[in-house]
Amino acid sequence: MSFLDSVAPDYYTAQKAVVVGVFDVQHPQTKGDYDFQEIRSLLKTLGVETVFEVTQKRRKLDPRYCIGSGKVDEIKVGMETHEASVVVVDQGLSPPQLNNLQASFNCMVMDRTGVILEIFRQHAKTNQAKTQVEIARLEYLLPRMVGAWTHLERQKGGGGGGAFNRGMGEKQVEVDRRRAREKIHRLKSKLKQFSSDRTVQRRQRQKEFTVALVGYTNSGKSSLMNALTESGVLVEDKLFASLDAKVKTIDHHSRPRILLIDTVGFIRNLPHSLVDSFRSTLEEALTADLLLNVIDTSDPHYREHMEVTDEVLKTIGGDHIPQLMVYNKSDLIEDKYLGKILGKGSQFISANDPKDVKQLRDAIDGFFLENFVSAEVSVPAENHDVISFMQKECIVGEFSHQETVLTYHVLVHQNKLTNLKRVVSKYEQCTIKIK
Ligand SMILES: Nc1nc2c(ncn2[C@@H]2O[C@H](COP(=O)(O)OP(=O)(O)OP(=O)(O)O)[C@@H](O)[C@H]2O)c(=O)[nH]1
Ligand SMILES: [Mg+2]
Repeated sequence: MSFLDSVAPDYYTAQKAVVVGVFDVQHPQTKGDYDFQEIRSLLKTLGVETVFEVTQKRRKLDPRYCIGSGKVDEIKVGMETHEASVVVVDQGLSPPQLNNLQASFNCMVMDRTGVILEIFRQHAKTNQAKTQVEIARLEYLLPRMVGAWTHLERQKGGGGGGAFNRGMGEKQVEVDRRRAREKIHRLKSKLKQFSSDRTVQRRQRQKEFTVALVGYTNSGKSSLMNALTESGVLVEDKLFASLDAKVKTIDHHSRPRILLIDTVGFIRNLPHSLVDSFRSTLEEALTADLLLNVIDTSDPHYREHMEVTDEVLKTIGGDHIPQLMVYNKSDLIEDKYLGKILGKGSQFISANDPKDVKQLRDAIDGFFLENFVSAEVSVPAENHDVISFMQKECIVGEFSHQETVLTYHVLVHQNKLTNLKRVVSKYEQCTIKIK
């Protein structure tokens, strides 16, 4: 077996883990108890049970182990008492830290990035998502291969084989590294192909309004997708249930059609390699006319989740798109005044309540009615200037023609109306009628 071959999906099921929560001393929120809730849910998604929790609070984190030697001993005792087989550190570890800890505990050590990557790997369904995750996984593994091999050798009881085994391991690491780099290169070109296919699909969607659901993982995006489109997208009380962008029509009868896009959830410290490789999936959200920013209001950390969403949107360049804030899971909130406090123009709803879903639907319609103007533009068929402006900047609906004059029904954003009028006014034979 090579370390590049990933473990079977059920490898983690029923494993028991000791989890280390590391307080970030630079961060002001070091007071109080460490919140293990999220890492516990992440591990549960993998099928791993958290059996023992340890916190590490240090002024300066140990560059070799991340945690102090006292804690290492405490973890060893915890592992024995609770028969744990994995140690999970709830933050990113440098490759040497991960390798040193692995050697010290003589078992598998995962950091937060490793856990998230593994969930993504298990949940990726489409070819594109699988390719994206594989790139991220290989990039993560590349600098960590040495430790992985030493660990495997030790597990095989290779201590007696000594230098011979070590030599074999080193050679294998070199081979694996080269294979990994080649594979990353291949997968990246494959990914580019997916992106260009998507651009074509997107162009075909110009006649429609698009709305994208974005937000922290588990906030209820897919539930809202189902409720608004009456479709059967996977909804699970698991983190990262959805990894592929899904597109559905809200209402088949409305013209223009409104398409709803469900996207991958965000999370605190989302590994950079994943943000990068998922950029193409998230690009779907970037072409949207409106973002529904979905928040699980029942989560005590919802404010931090909102910050993460803002950050990711900024990173992928989506912060300029108009947003409708959707404070979801209102049914789980005792404090009924919260809805009033959360600000005008936002929605305080439950995805499980049809009345609320209708209210959200009306708000989406309202957004488009408020921001878009319907117009009828007549133009000679050979006038590419006006036609290409409309195709690029407007939502073009039906058109009719009388001899060589075409009449387009378009929806144009308020901000673009002046520009459209200006292009039309350049040509005597062109007219625009606002409806
Ligand atoms: N009580 C309650 N539960 C909800 C509501 N909306 C969603 N849920 C539950 O929250 C969990 C997560 O919902 P999803 O719709 O899968 O969340 P998501 O944002 O798509 O999650 P990811 O795809 O993992 O990013 C599921 O168990 C849902 O049934 C709500 O308004 N009220
Ligand atoms: Mg989902």
